[in-house]
Amino acid sequence: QKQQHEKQQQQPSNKTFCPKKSKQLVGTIQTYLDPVNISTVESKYPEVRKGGNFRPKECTARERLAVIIPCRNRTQHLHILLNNLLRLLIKQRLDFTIFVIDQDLPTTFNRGMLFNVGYLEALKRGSYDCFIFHDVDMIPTNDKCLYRCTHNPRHFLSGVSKWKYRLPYKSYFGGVVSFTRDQYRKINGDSNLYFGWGGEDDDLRARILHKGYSLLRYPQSIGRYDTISHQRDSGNKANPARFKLVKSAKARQDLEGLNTARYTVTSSVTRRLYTKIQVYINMTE
Ligand code: UD2
Repeated sequence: QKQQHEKQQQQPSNKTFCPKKSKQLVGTIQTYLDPVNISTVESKYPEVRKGGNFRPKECTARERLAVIIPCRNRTQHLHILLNNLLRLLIKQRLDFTIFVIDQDLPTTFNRGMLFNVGYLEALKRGSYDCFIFHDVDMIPTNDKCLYRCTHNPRHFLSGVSKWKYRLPYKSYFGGVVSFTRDQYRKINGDSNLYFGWGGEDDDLRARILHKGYSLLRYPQSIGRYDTISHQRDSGNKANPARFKLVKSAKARQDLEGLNTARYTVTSSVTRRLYTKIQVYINMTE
């Protein structure tokens, strides 16, 4: 499997690097938040290859990007996100693959563990340099919001429509975040212990700062996102243990995370616009 991905990924040597900021970028872009059929989205992006893989033809991309999207019971949102996001990624002339990580029911949702799974499984399939962890309901509204990695982890959101284009609190680190392969490994990824809603994003932030990184965030005009409104999901109740867990984030950092993620891949499918990895997470392990 990896060989096949690698073959697709071999870079031609006689091309110049793609520009850091493509000339095609205009700033504010229209968002499309209405439900859409996947076949409509597929026909819009014939240049995306099976598995959700794209590479510019005229230049060599500066890095290989894996976009990791946790998604359970949110297929409609996934189609809306792809309908918006693919256009932006292609315009930015990025070499990318879309990975959708789904968690088997009926276990309680664990967003942090799904990020670890996404990172580990993507690296089994290709040599990715940059990882963007992307909630399925966050839609970028500015194409100058570059989906790239930098010397420090980045929070992409500066304002979200559901919070009147503000953030719920200053240190919020949820929604869309980026890490280089090394950065995510050095912080030992996400915690695996947060089952249910809340806390894992604060834990991730604590891990980043504890390892000496600073946090970057796009300015107001660039990091503006629209959200798709939705009800609270079943199987993702607020986690009452979250406050206690966040307090011990630094002490646990090296003991649990990427190095202890235990899960079973129950299926892996290459769809036209994404690679879908289904996992079972045993809550008692
Ligand atoms: C909240 C919290 C955040 C974090 C997160 C996940 C705030 C401001 N943010 O954001 O702290 O804990 O919840 O727990 O309070 N998803 C699925 N299926 C599910 C549940 C979640 O696919 O059944 C995925 C999906 O990509 C979604 C993401 O997880 O966008 C976050 O879930 P959410 O939209 O319910 O979380 P949200 O924005 O209320």
